[in-house]
Amino acid sequence: RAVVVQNADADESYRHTPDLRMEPGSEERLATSTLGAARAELTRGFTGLLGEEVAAQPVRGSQAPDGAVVVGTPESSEIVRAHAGDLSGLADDGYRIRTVRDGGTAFTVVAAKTDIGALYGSYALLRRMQTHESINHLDIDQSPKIDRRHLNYWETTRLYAGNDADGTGGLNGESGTIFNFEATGASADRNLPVILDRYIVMARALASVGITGITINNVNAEAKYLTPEYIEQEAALADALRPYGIELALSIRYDAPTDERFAPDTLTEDQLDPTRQPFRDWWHRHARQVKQAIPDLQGFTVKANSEGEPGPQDFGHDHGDGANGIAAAVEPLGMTVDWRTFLYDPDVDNDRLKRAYLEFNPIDDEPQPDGTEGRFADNVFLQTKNGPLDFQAREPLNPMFGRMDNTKQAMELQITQEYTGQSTMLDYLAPMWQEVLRTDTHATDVPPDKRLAGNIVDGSAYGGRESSIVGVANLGNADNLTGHHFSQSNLFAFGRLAWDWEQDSRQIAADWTRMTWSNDQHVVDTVVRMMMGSNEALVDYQTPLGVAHQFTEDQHYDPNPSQFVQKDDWSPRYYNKADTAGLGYDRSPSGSDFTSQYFPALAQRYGNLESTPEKLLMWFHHVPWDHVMDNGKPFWRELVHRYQRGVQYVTWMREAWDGLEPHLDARRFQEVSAKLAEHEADAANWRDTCVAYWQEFSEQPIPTDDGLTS
Ligand code: GCW
Repeated sequence: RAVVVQNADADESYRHTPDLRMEPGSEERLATSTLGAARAELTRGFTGLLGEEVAAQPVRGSQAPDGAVVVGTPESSEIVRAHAGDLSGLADDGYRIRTVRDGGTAFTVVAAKTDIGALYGSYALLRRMQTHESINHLDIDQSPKIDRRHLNYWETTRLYAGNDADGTGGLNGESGTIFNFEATGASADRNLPVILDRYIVMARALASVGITGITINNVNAEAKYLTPEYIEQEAALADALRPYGIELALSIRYDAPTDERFAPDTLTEDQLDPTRQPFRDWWHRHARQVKQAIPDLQGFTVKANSEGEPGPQDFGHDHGDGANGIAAAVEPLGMTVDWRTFLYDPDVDNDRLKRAYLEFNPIDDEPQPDGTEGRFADNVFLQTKNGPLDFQAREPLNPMFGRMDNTKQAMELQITQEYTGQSTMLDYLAPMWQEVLRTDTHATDVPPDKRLAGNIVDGSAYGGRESSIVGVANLGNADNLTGHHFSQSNLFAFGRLAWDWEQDSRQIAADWTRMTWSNDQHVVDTVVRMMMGSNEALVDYQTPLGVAHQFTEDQHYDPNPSQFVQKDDWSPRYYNKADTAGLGYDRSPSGSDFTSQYFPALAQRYGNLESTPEKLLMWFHHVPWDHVMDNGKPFWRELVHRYQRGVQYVTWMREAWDGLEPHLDARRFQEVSAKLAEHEADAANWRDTCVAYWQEFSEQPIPTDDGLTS
């Protein structure tokens, strides 16, 4: 009946940039503290969910009104102090939600050690109500498994706009870039430091699933983000997001010290030696400048010697020295370096997948003067994509996981659907992420019950090491932040799995469906079913049985299996290796021998055609057209069947969605309907294009018993 947040405005640490202001006519308000944000969420949320005004009530002392929801920490709230019990078992940003009976009154306490934990608990309570779970007799303790749950935002990547011809949407599909730094024309007066409604909407959405930070610029980084003009804008953004527990980080260019924008404070190329003081001092000076404006700046994200970005190797040093040079510069400022491991070089390796392990593993193993192993500094996280290639809808686990036991390692997942249908196809990615996180690494030097990829990522494999997970985010300026309504489920699911990777992706889909569409059981069942099969269907009609990366080189949406481009490994043909003998990439010991980068049990399983799981068959083997599959069918027939099965699923999704029309609001129903129609046509195009091309090599008729006609 009332929301009680004692001392909500007592926190001084949120003092904003003096002129921080919302855009004119804004519907959102700037929160001035985290507990203030919690109070606002709860009053707004309860009022909306219950259809009657629920107000915040000031209360002194330790007596809560009957029926109240009390939020806070032992420091902020006497009621919490008196009734929440001992919170020492919770993580700093964990929370407790407990029903308290005290004499004749009953109330709910949302308690945490920190304000941000209290905000997370408030969202969790709202979620329970919104998904129609019971809120009686609550006794819930929640702590995140992974410490840092971070997003990378690739603001300038135009490439994957799908059908967005003008190229402004980039990875955000049609929804455009989210942060205005230098908008022109009609939006010119809406550049930062002006705070747009959508930043607050975003912050609330991210905090509601426990995201702790964002690297706001593309990893292909431009130096301008370190200039005074930009820093001022970034500081305003940081101020606005701070109450929601979202810290900023920046992507940096390794050779920024030579950029003339910083003149006269520039270095010459021969001063880019990361082991020496000029380089370190430069980075320290410039990090300190940002840090003065953004005291909680988390750190720098670095893409070095990858896809043409500059890095230490250009100047005769390795990744260990490069990462450590910047890490040493920012360590006194309490900052971290997220150093990406996305490297490949087919000119050096017979298989581009091998490079990361070859570069990083020796540094991780290197004996140190103090008798320990591993050269990477303590404030370095190596940031590694889940798979060894590049965010395909199905990849085996990257062999780096479990192999870097002396170095902190973050897993990078792609939330934005670069290779998974962009903003056109409905693809719920959580089942794939779950498959990744639950993969057994068979690592031999960690406890046997702690060797799943999730244990490596959450640090439990190493006795609780600091941990981090990163999602390449799909934020845009659409009302729903993501363009396709269903893409929002991926942002939601990323946050939920980052909090607890053992949660079931189906449960997460059900929560999202109830919160987004309806609590009607028929709607929930249908939508969850659509979502749960959607990624497997996409794998089927795009890249079944482990054949990877068949996308048109410069847009990553359409199929192009016959394409051959200048750079060998950017060609679909590099991956499919189609010939009259069969299809797929031999990475076994008889081929590239990539499989030997795995721990022995996996190396053996993947190295052998018969023991390789069928879903990964062509990742590891050149599969003969007449290879007999588990179900007794020849490979060629099964392959064609998979393509057809994938398209059929999309047809089913479109029909199932149509059947939901009476239960959904007209606008969003229509919008998804239109996407599904396009999705179905594009899926059929994938099937037809790929099957026709494979047929040139299999030289076998296309089986017609699956409904394929030509
Ligand atoms: O997936 C590929 C993309 C590049 C991207 C790169 C990376 C930002 O095609 O656009 O660069 O990965 O992860 O660095």
